[in-house]
Amino acid sequence: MRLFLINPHNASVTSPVSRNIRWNRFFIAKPLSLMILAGVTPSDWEITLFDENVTAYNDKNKPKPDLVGITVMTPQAPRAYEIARSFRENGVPVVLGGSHVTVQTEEALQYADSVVQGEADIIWPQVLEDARRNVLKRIYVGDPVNPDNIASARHDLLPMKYATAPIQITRGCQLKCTYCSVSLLNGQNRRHRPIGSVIQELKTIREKNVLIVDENLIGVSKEDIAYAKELFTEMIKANIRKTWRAWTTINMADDEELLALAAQAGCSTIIIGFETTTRDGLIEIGKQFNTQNGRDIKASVGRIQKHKILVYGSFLIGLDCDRAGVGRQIADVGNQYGLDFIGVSCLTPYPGTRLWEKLDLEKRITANTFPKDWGSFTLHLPVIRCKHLSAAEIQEERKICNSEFYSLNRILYRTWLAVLQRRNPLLSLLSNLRCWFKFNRG
Ligand code: B12
Repeated sequence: MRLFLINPHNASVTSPVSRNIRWNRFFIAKPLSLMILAGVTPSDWEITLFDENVTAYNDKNKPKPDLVGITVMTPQAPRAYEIARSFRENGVPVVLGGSHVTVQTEEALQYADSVVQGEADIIWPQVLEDARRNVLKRIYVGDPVNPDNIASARHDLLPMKYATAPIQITRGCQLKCTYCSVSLLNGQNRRHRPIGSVIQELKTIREKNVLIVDENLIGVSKEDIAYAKELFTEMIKANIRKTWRAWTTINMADDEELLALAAQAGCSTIIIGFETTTRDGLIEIGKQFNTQNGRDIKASVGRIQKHKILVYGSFLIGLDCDRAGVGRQIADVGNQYGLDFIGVSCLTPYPGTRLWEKLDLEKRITANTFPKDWGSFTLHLPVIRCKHLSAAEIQEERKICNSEFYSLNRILYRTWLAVLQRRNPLLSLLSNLRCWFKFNRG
């Protein structure tokens, strides 16, 4: 039996043109979901993993598999449905899964034979068996998987055309940020994989750079932090020799031992969602966690950087409390905190989130011809009516923020600081240039 697993591209995220540029490998990420599905696929299935961000896909190079599985984040939906339609026209059954179709199941079923909701690690072999027997159900519900059963990904299936390899170590997130889809898919109960299986999987990764995709690698509870310390200790013992990046929360700064272990285990960069510069903003999006107990963010960032770890801050524009000048404010705050680099996105309501419910009720979602408009839910385009800023003004504020933060002077200043503090100056410079390039590319 032949299985064809596809990661659809979205032209406004990764332009097909970029496939041909030399640096594409630094702008794309491996589709971990499909690598995990491949990991639990019985060995009598022949798997082709197809990433549209790497290889152009057209009718000529389209094989004729027995089953097609497509992963769907919201902005991938229009393309995913298009691909699904073309295979089904040729009589090939199509199964869809991922964060978008878990919530928009009825929509997705118009384009596919089956939809898998939630985590598919356990249910996938059952789906394959049903496909083999030609008795696919319309909907499969994948409950949150017991952490002992979270599958290891097949890292051998994709070509070496990526700068970074992904791995997932924990699932679920306790925070209740209004805009985030993660708890819909993975729940609020954090689950940790057995450390032995993580180390084993890390050893199968060929790339030197690793992206740990967990929503929050270190978590917020005592048990989470204890797990993270044990994980880093085992990574050091196993001499993994990888450089890794991960999403965490600012409380990582509160534990010197944790920071020292992370750095020794290969942590080069952490990504923190600061989201907004104001208290009102944090309340609006349910992320007061960032300033809990009167936290001094600049000092916290500094403590992390002392361990030679770079800090990337992500921010949103388009909150109800955002007004003209917010772009410059974010750039200033980013500089004040001493962040090594930042990213500024448009506040975007993904279906099923609390943000979606609120804005939908208030009829403020302006890109609303679905499924076509899902393609605009990329975080780079305004898709809502913001209280005090027009769509054009939101983009202007993002532009101001980026040009302030990534001015040549500022990039050179940050690189010089990184040299003085002996914190990866080359990585700092390259990362700043990468962000600058991404921003200027649009
Ligand atoms: C890594 C990551 C990326 C990477 C790469 C994604 C990739 N292709 O693998 C990059 C940086 C490129 C990226 C980009 C984007 N991302 Co992103 N990303 C993530 C992140 C951090 C991890 C995703 C991951 O690998 N998870 C691990 C895998 C195993 O989980 P999974 O994908 O959910 O897969 C499981 C199930 O969903 C299901 N499943 C998934 N696909 C399929 C397919 C089939 C056939 C079946 C049966 C089952 C199935 O089974 C899997 C195993 O249980 C998540 C947040 C998080 N921590 O989960 C956000 C997340 C997935 N991203 C999100 C968003 C919004 C985006 C962007 C739109 C915006 C952005 N710039 O970040 C772009 C869109 C990219 C595009 N192609 O259009 C949202 C998705 C919301 C939504 N409704 O779709 C998330 C949930 C973040 C959030 N906080 O809300 N992302």
